[in-house]
Amino acid sequence: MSVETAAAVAERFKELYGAEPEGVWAAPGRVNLIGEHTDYNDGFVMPFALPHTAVAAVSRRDDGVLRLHSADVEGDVVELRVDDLAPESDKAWTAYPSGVLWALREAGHAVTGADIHLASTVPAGAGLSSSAALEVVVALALNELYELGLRGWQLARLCQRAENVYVGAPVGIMDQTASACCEAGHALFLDTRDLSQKQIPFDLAALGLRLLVVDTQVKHSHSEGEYGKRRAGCEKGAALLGVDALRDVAYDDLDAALDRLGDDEEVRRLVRHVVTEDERVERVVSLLESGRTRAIGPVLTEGHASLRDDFRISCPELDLVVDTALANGALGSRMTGGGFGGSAIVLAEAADVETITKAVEDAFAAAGYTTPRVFEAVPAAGARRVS
Ligand code: GAF
Repeated sequence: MSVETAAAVAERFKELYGAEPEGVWAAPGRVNLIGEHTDYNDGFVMPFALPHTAVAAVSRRDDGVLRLHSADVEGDVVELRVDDLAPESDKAWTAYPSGVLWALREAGHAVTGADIHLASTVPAGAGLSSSAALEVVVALALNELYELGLRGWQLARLCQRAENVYVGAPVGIMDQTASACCEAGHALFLDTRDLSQKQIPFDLAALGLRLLVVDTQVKHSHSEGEYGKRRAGCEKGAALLGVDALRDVAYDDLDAALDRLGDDEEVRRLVRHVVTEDERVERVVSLLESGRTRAIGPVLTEGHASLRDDFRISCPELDLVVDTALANGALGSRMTGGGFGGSAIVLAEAADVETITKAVEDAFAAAGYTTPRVFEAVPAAGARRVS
């Protein structure tokens, strides 16, 4: 994020609230390389941060008032009382920043109010964690201003609680941790059971490779029921198998576990996806660590087949991106994020990027779909103070 952007957000804060902000912070959206719908099963994920960020200019208040404004939403400053914040009372964008303040206070932190102006370049509804970026940037700002001393993973947990309880979306912990903890030039190998992390160098350009994000422009929403249904199905599978979470089903024991699930075909499919997806994350980590980056392509594509056929959360537009990219020389491709729309990723040789992009755009035009938004993703920095 540029210095000019930080200055512009601070300037707008001053216009709105009549004083300079105490600081300006940024938190990125993320793209997930591999490890989908594993985070609420205590499994493995591997996201990296995008250069697109939510930026917040923030000052403390000591009078119990929270004032919120966004450059991305029509409307005036919204004024709330921190004592009145209550779960699921707000269905607007303000639920994300308010939820963070609520979660901090619920956890016993003496946060007495704030003036906040937000501006984000993370595309909304594209499966790139625009909500997590909003939550994390506010959490980081309040953590610093109120000197709470919380670490990145602790802020991620509080933001997840805000989203689960205050917003009412049953999401896992991946997106908030990615936004809070990713590092430039790396993908984050995260164990969502204990939040242990390993930064894996991921410099595709040095290898003549590119990772494209294709935003299908089909909007998704996690508060809608399908995400929750998948999560409930996974929890049912774990209960039937007598484990705490599907993470505890070893890949080598998958066939035996599926046999034990009998004829509950839906739960069998969900379990098979989660257990094989955890194994795919571990395979991608080991390929990257042994310098075999091109070989991750087919693993990504396997992941897509599993999300499409077993987890059943793809859609025609995402499948069209994957099929077209592969038919035009991509090394691998998969949908990324929660599913039912949003974005796909494509791993390709740099020399093939133009052909693949044009082929995907042409295929969308031929199918009568909205033109997709295609951009190259390079692992960027996690949440930070910018001024
Ligand atoms: C969404 C959720 F917010 C994440 O927690 C994760 O479950 C993801 O979907 C699927 O991997 O982004």
